[in-house]
Amino acid sequence: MKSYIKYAALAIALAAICSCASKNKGHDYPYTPVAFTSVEVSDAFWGQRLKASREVTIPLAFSKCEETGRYENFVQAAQQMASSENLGFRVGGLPFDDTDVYKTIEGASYILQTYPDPKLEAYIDSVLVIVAAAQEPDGYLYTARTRNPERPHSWASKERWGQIEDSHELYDLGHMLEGAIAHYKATGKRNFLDIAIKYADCVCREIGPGEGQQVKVPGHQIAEMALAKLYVLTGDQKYLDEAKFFIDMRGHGEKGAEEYRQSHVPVMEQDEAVGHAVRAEYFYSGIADVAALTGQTDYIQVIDKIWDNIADKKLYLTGGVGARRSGEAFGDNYELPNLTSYCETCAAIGNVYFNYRMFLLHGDSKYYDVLERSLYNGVISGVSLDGGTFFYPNPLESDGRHQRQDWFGCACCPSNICRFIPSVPGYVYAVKDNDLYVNLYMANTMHDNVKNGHVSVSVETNYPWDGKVRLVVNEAPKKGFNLKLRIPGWVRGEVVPSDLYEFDDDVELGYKVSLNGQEINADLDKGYFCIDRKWAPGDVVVLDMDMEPRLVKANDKVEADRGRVAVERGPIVYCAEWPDNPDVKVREVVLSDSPKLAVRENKGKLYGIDEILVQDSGLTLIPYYAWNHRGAGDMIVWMKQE
Ligand code: FUB
Ligand code: ZN
Repeated sequence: MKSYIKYAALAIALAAICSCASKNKGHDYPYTPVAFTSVEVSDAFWGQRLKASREVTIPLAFSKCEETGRYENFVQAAQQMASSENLGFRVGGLPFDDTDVYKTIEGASYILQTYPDPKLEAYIDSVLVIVAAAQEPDGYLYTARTRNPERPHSWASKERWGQIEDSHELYDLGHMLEGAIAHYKATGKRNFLDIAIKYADCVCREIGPGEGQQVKVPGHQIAEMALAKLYVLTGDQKYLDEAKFFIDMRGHGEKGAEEYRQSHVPVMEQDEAVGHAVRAEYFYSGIADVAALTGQTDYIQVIDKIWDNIADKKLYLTGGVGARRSGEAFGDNYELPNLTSYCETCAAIGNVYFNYRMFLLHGDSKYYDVLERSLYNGVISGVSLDGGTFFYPNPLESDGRHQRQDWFGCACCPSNICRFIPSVPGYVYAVKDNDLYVNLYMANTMHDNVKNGHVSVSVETNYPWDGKVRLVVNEAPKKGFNLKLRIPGWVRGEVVPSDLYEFDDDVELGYKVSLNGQEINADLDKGYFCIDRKWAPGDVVVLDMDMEPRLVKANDKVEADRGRVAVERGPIVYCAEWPDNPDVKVREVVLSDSPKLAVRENKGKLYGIDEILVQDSGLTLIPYYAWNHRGAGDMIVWMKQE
């Protein structure tokens, strides 16, 4: 991994000499994530996922962009701009097809930061030549309109920003910025960043509260988060102002009040998660960013309430969100059907984004309890183990009608997987002053700074199959630092940080922490076990968490789960699937009132899993994320109980 270190050093040097200010003024999140580039993963579970992402998912997505004409759209836009006549291009597809290109470049850029690959870099450069050619002289870049301004995509109109709440012009901006910033950080090259800044400047010029500007808001959020990121990168206040404008003006755009777009009431009056789930999760994440960067605390009160609403009433056991197919939307409180659950992969990713930001605002482990649940279940079920097929909805029950596919006409989920999986190492640690937070458990080595100086730790673990985590301090500042280990809700007897689900058995789990072989005790602080001391290189901390399978029941108000139980172990939710249970109809199975659960390691199955045997019913359960790898058929998470 020498090249990784060398490359990380190069990236740091590039960041230092770049013309971008890379510093926001004044306000920021109180907790700072440790960048994924500072976390070298050596983990069996995540290593396999990262490899699949690098070797399969991202190359596949690029080839799909090519094959499905997504590059051709940029070429046509350039040709149309160069012509004095209307070339009559038919603008089909979806008006946000460009974003699949941006999102795949973003994922590939994350890969480049840890796995330098000149061929991949050159390929991206060649794509960016095509993208640049499609940009209108003043920065506007939206091929769904530029390809044929007379007859643009049916969700757009002849004038720019017309039907903006359908046309995705600003959704494209958001993904373009996210991709461009990632690419710039990975390569130090400005060939994508300059395009994206030019488009952002065009938007900031034409849309806003000033004279001659139009008051418009994005039909699909993400520009809020992305503009906040651009502000942090450049230090240019106008990007943060624009992000804030988009948040504050929601509901004042062309479609007016509408739950679907979270514009039903002004932002400050919102207290429930409603409407399209991806839009909603991106919106709440954008509000968190703007709250952190402006210091406007009343925004935080809004998202606190919305977070409570999700955790209390709208969260699937898998960490998925979005109950309804119609409108791809959150349902009513406690409306959590299983067979028809929508749980779009993008929405689960959005739920990670939101909970991550809530942690960075509050430093409470409860946000990571939800994040971890989404990550190990509702997010990674969205991509096959080999990285080559994807789910759009992730239901908690199937009658055989669900099957992962290698792409979709609306490919938001595969391309979101492209950009999300390589970024996972960035969710492991955070720092604040002299505190080092260990939020997720995977084998890795990290380097970063706390206030007192440089720190490096290595973790060995077989999580999520084993609750033992061994952490070795490699380097520590002389004055010491405070190690904060997250003690997950599942080991503390809490399924989720609410009464939406609870454990329904007599099992009591515990955990032990030892320092250099001596057991130590401490009260938890916001869910963290804290060890504040002067560390010596070679100090070893072992966190040993019991990991028995547990039965879970849902709040009685969740009609779909009434009289049913689910099984989980550690962060992993289990399901019964047809291939493991050929003699029963898994959807009809009835568990006894105190089922006997046993764990069986099966290294040869589904890339290595721990199965759970329900001994008194002869049932075999597998991790939910691993279902649908052996053909379509019945699957169930919430099983009937006597
Ligand atoms: O509109 C862009 C994306 O397409 C949304 O986030 C998904 O739900 C799908 O509708
Ligand atoms: Zn999606």
